[in-house]
Amino acid sequence: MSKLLSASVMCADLMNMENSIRELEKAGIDYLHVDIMDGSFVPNITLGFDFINAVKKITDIPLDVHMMVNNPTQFLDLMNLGKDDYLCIHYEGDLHAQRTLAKIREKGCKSGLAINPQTPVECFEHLLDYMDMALVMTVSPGFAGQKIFAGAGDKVRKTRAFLDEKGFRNIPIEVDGNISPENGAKMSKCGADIFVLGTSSLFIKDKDMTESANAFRAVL
Ligand code: S6P
Ligand code: MG
Repeated sequence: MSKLLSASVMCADLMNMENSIRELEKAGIDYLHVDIMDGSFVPNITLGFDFINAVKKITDIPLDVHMMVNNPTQFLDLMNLGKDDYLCIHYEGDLHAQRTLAKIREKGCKSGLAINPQTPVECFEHLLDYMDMALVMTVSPGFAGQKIFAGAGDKVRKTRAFLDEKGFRNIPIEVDGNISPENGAKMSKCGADIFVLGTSSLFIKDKDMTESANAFRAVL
């Protein structure tokens, strides 16, 4: 599977979002990772649905929406997403994840299921037929600038083995949280395919995003 970069736009300069998106286009970034929070599933609130719809109007980079919310079904109709966009929900935030994942596909986009550090990889088991991506959180979600959890590499390795054993080699694994070039290289060896790049690798003051993206690609 090819290795892909997803830029976490909550880490961009919020007062200069359009410029940042143009820089990300120049850098050849594969996805824009948009974090949606509800102040309940995680103790923070960042970007919202109107932001998503506004971004869709100004760029062709596909979105990778990460919903850190309880009961995500209530929000699905608020987003105008296309066939190349991912819409990812959390296992822990939805008692009816199977139905929601199916609805995401019916909506015409790709479905993703995310799990927190303490959630075992086996929880993917009965949902694999409804998933286009597995998001393995490498930090406890809610904030940028945190430290990767001990055992993240083992968990990614275990997830890859689990998906392969169940016959789902085609489901990519995304990693999110403290993905520095060093951690990215480790996660890549463990089987990660999509890398969420935030303050640890791409959004660094006075550093050119194209250079940072190329430096990251070089270690994968
Ligand atoms: C928050 C969110 C993440 C962060 C990203 C930031 O948990 O889901 O997507 O925006 O992890 O990157 P970094 O390098 O600051 O951890
Ligand atoms: Mg995220």
